[in-house]
Amino acid sequence: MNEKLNKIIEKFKFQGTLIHIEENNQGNINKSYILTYNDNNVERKYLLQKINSNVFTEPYLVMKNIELVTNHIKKNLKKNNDTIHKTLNIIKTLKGENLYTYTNREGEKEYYRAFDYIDNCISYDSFKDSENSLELAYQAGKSFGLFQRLLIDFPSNLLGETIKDFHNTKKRFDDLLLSIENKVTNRAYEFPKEIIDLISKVKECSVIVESLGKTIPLRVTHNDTKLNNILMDKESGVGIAVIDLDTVMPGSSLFDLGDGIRSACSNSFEDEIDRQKIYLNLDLTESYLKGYLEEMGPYLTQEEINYLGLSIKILTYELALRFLTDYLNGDTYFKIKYEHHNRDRFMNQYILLNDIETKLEEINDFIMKTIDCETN
Ligand code: GN1
Ligand code: MG
Repeated sequence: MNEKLNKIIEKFKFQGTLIHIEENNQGNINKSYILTYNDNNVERKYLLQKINSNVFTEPYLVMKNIELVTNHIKKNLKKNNDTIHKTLNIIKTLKGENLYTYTNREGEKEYYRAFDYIDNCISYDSFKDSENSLELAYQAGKSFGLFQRLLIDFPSNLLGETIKDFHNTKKRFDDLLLSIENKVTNRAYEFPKEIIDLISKVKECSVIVESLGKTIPLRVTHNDTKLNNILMDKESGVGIAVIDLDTVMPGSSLFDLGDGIRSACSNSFEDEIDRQKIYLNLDLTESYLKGYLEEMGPYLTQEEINYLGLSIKILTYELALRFLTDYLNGDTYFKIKYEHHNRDRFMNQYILLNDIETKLEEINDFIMKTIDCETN
């Protein structure tokens, strides 16, 4: 493997002498390595990634989107004299390209790309054990809010769709029905009650996708606002950069807000199985919303504001559908660490979903209060 990896590494414009390679297993989709170089006694770090081309079938389109979006963010950060926040910086290949294509022994193409590694930062899978979790949740909301704000003047029609129907909740539901029908595994029998409940919720949970581009504006959105896609300063906790830009596409601000709170404000990791521990933490949710609204509040339309609370439920519902569908299909999409990993992830999101439903009224009240304060 190392011989192959070295061959790939040689194709990029990295500076200095390679001294260390470390695999990073945090993401559920791509494969990542952190490379450390010694450049005239200065340490330089890079992130090398193999794009999962089963998931991202057009890797060149992914990189084109990332190039356009990061250039725009850099320009706006400069315009705002912002020296704190950062974005990904692509390291090109020796040929000046955004990707290196490697053909493996089986004749299949593998796609590699590289970025500067953003150092002195930490990313969290959960805030549940953090002392300053409220401040961190505020920073998380602010980070994704700022990300949307920095792209508000970017024409979304310049971006290609890297995964079609990614947040089409109705389509995700239809995919679940297909997986039940197809019976690749016999696993659907494990969840009769849960499946009936998911069916009963589909109408309400399809409202964002049905209104998108009509009453809900299309914007440039991140679409994968999982907590660990924010890099936070190790010492100050300030959100420095939003990473994992593969799914940046035209979408709804509500996808990012809902998915962000689902991920950052749950009291558990995504695969926690102890039911007692799985619930939405309202204090974290309020802090997150406060940070997000400070950045994006003035730009949201009334229709978007009305759906903010519901978006948390919808995005949790959608991920529950996706984990269950993958489990029924025999685990072909998400990387799993053990046999029933997707089952546990599904149950986790399902329990979270039911808890969120009981808290929506309170969340909506908080949103209205916060928006009123901002506009008065
Ligand atoms: C995947 O790659 P990662 O771990 O940031 C997935 C998200 C899911 C998430 C759930 C391209 O994100 O949509 O919400 O897992 N990304 C893709 O853990 O499918
Ligand atoms: Mg990802």
